[in-house]
Amino acid sequence: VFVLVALCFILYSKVVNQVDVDLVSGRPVAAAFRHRPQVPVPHQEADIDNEILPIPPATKSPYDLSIELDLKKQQPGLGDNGVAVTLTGTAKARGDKIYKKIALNEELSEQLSYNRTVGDHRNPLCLKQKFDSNTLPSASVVIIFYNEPYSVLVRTVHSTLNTCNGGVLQEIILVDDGSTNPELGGKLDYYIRTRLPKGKVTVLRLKNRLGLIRARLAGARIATGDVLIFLDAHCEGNIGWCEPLLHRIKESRTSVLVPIIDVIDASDFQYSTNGYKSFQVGGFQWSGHFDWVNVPEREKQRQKRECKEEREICPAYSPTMAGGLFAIDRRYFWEVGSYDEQMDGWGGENLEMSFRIWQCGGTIETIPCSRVGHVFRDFHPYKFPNDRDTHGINTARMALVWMDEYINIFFLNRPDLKFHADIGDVTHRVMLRKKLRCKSFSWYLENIYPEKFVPTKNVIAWGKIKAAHGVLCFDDLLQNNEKPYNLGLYACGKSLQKSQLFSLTKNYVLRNELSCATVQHSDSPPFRVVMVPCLENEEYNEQWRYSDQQLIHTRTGMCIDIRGQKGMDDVQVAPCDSNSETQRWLIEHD
Ligand code: LR7
Ligand code: MN
Repeated sequence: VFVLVALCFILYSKVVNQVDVDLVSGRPVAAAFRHRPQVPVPHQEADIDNEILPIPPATKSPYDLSIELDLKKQQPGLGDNGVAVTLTGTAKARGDKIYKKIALNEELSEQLSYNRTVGDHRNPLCLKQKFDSNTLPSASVVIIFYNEPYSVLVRTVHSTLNTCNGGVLQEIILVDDGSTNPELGGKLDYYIRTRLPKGKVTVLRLKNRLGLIRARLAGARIATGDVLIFLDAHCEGNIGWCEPLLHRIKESRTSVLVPIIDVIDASDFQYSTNGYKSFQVGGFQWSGHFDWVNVPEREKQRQKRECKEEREICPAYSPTMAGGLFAIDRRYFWEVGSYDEQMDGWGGENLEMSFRIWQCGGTIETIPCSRVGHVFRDFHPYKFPNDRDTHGINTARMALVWMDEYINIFFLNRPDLKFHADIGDVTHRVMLRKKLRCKSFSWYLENIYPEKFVPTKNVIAWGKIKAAHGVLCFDDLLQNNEKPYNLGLYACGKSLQKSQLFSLTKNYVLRNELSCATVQHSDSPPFRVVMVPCLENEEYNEQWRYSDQQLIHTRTGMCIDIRGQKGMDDVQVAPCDSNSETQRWLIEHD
């Protein structure tokens, strides 16, 4: 305001020629000095009258100082092209320290330019696609944040301005979900006002922390673009990542799109990819967690039929999405039920939206020519509201509305949630499902995700596998299912529990959700039973028969026998002996 007033005053005084002003400060010069004889100064005095000099404000905002310091700290070119950066000396020590606290190297982030590039990792076929931004729908990019490191958030905004340009970007809406970090307040506002293109970036401040679901809803409510694009607050886009999303939505307005999500390392900020030919799509686990899976063979065939020689960059149907980075037609977002606004904190909204979109007639697609990097952190740098398991509670809400009878498998995996007091009422979401005439979960499994193993379907037997002569059951001993591990034995739980849930399928595969039983190759005993990640085509896994209570391994012809066992994770096969008590197994469920 002061600058404006001063400017008006200068102009006014020039016109009426009554008052002199100090050319540096813009202040009126006191009468006593006005007619003081001028002492010639070394610079070109004559020019000063005609030149319109920029008039700096009388006092700088303290934010200016802080922002200038931030910019001084940045090293031009550092981390460009998304290469890894290693700090040394005291900076490294500072980086390591803050990393331990927030799972992100904020020290390094502060040294990287806001405008660093991450390289072009697209499939070369993408370069042939040309989009006319005049005919594409416009985008509102909604970025929600709760106490994100300032420099990381600002870089996300710069990156969006730099890579989602070409006239399609209507606005960026930042939603502050009640952050308490002061840097994200006035300084961020000031930065946006003074350093970014006018009118492009808005900050919506929520008075209290509402959780990421309601924060996204708040952002979506004020958005005006044709398409909503949601981003986490720690993303950097590849060149031209917006246009392919907008183009696809123009073709198909009920398609909900995700870019390929690349990895930005939280400690060295390296941008890395799986190469441009391979990417994964979204799956889920019966415990209600999102996971990544390879594009199923069935889907690769569909892409080939649909896109022919361009199949590598063909939109890939994705059974679910990760949740943080996606594009959706703004009106369709509301039509199809936006979000369950009773979901708190973090988690669960991604599978809810995924199942809802598919069951209610939309599609979820990965668009290979759109790539965005996301900083993956080892742990959450924030607490959940009231220390509750909001992921679990939200997921239970999702399951009650969308999973029909399959909710039993979910509760089998999450018995803790079955009678949880905080789940609340979901009637309005059930009504939404009715109103939209959405299809069943079994339709979803059969048509959208037939590769997903259902422990109770197409099986000869399922449940716990119990040693007939004792109290021990097969158990995964909570092993990581991405790597092979030894099958274990453990005291049978009173009720069936996730670690003891096994199935013998109609394809004669002995398995749990992700791993299939094999026998270790060896010339002499022990012939250990090892669980390995199941092959996509179930028939290719090793086979087992169940007869007269014996579990017989087809390739070796041997039977699972408890006798040779030493230790919990040492289940073995031995030559079959129909009289042996230690080879009898019961497969049972309630
Ligand atoms: O209370 C909160 N309020 C918020 O505004 C908690 C978080 N947030 C913000 C936060 O600042 C961030 O910008 O919400 C965003 C997501 O939080 P993250 O980055 O801590 O979550 P995440 O990346 O670990 O989690 C993934 O799953 C979440 C489930 O609720 C959300 O859908 C995230 O958006 C999602 N992230 C992605 O999909 C990025 C790809 C990663 C994967 C897999
Ligand atoms: Mn994230």
